[in-house]
Amino acid sequence: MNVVTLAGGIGGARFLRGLRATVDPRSSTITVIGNTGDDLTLHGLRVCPDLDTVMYTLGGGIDEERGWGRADETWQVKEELAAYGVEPAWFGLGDRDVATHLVRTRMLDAGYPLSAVTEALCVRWSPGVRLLPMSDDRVETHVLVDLPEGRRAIHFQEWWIKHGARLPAAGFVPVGAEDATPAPGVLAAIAAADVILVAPSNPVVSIGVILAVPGIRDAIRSAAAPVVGLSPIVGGAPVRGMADACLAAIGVDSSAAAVGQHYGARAGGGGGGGLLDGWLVHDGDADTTVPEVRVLAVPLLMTDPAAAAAMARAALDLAADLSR
Ligand code: FO1
Repeated sequence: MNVVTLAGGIGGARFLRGLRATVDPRSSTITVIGNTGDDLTLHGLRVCPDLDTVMYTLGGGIDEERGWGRADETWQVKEELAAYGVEPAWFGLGDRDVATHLVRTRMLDAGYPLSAVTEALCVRWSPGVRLLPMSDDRVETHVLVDLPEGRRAIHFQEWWIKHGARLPAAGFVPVGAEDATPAPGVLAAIAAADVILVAPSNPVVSIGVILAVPGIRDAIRSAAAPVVGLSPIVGGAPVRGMADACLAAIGVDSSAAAVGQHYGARAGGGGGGGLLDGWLVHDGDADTTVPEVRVLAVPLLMTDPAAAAAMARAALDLAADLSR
């Protein structure tokens, strides 16, 4: 069984760990289409937070408590940069993590595309999935905010980390998306998929940015495989992160129903451009309905890897049901 999953950072990575535990690697493959809109260049180094979060989480190198960056991390480089008064000082640049950025940057500088770099980094981490960036082209999500000096676009990471997503966002712009093309293997994986899953990642700045790459949304809509999403919103709030701040900025309520409707139904043709055939919501949101989408209520709190595996199992079972 070929499973393709759209995923962002922490929530997506934890879900993927459960998915990997659920499928039989002898007869199944998992291809992850990862968000690269969070990427930034920092002190001359190219940082790919969501790709690294998936790679570290599935490779056993993640710091479980933070959900990002390396376990057993130290911060000497960050402290030394701060001692020089070098900006930005707000980004958590770990010493072990710097090695990943150094390898990535030298390969990019040598002319390798991000997909080849990611594949090379995964040789060390053996994540047990094929991790594809959504595109080899540069796409960087910027957030429109109103500052005293007027409306400005700041990098997503500055908004997310420096400002803690507390600056009201007037909108999100995946800069470069319109000129980007899907990375090698992305469209082929979608076309060959037996199941397509939308991980419980941030619907706006993770899933939404992946879908902003021309060709990906249409490929999913015309795929033979059933498309099943998992709600990142449980009981009206995101399980972690600030998806609610992102959803508010685009006028979508923080509810499983609203996010399901935001993704839309693939059925019913129409200009809706919807993706979903099935939508998993948390037990407590069992009254959720999404027109023309099969909704299933299951426990969606990834309290531990076993819970994530159960969620993945439920998503695959719903997909099998939808295929009948
Ligand atoms: N998230 C934070 O909240 N603070 C940080 O200092 C931080 C540093 C960081 C470094 C490397 C990396 O791969 C991820 C990092 N993240 C940090 C998470 C990052 O902001 C992700 O983009 C978000 O978690 C959204 O997926």
